[in-house]
Amino acid sequence: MPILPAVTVSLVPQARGGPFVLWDDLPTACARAAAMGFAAIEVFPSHPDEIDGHALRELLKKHGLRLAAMGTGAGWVVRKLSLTDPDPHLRMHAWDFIGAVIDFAGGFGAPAIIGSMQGRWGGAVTRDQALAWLKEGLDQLGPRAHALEVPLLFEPLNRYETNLLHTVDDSVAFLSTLQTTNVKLLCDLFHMNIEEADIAGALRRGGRHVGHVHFADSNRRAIGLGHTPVGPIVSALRDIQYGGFISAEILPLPDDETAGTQTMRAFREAFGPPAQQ
Ligand code: LER
Ligand code: MN
Repeated sequence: MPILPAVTVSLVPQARGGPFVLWDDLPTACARAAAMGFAAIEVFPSHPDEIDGHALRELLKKHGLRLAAMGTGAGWVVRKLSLTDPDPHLRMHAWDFIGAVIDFAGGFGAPAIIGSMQGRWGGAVTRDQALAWLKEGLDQLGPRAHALEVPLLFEPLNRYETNLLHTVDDSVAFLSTLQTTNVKLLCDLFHMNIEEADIAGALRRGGRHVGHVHFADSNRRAIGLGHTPVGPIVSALRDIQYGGFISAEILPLPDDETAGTQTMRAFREAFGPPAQQ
């Protein structure tokens, strides 16, 4: 698969202020994503049941777009569900929520993302216990994604959002403890700017485990509007033969149109024109 540009669309009112370029309305979001030159959208729903799958399929077809991935963040933001909750019933609800996203996105050939639903350790829950629950959840959900022939994406987050796994190296080591081999890493350049000593080096070490990229500058604005050097990152992605989406999960600043068009300018400079589908 070539490297293709995607843009985020949030359907979650409670996530307002978060790192999403387009908001609220899939018909408008698809039209704008296509007009800006993106090849795909990455959608963050409150729950996949809120999306009419048939209508989405028609919209994607009409605009020549693909679904890059679907986020599960609303499971945490809206419902406070995580894979490491000490309450077994709530962990089960977290599995169900993520499972519904896997099933919906999988029907479009797209993976689900586990970011903030990984949760954190603390209080009565030790780090080892939380990682054991995370492992149990991923080993349950990875095969469910595999049955739909898509990976499951695990996203290491920065220290202000989780205390479990922050770096590519630690996450790769953790993946090696799983029974499933169907979990890939989502490497978010914003989190990596905070946690990695060398973003390009981490991507190289991540190698075949890198399954998706969030394309964001140091300040979580569009690439080119912060201070992350892009050249070494592009070389690293080429060297590991990354094929997949590079998705703008960024703040809509100074406005959504500028964030989107600047992302596409940076994408073309880095990777050339998006390959024809
Ligand atoms: C999700 O992809 C992410 O990066 C987190 O920071 C939640 O916003
Ligand atoms: Mn991200």
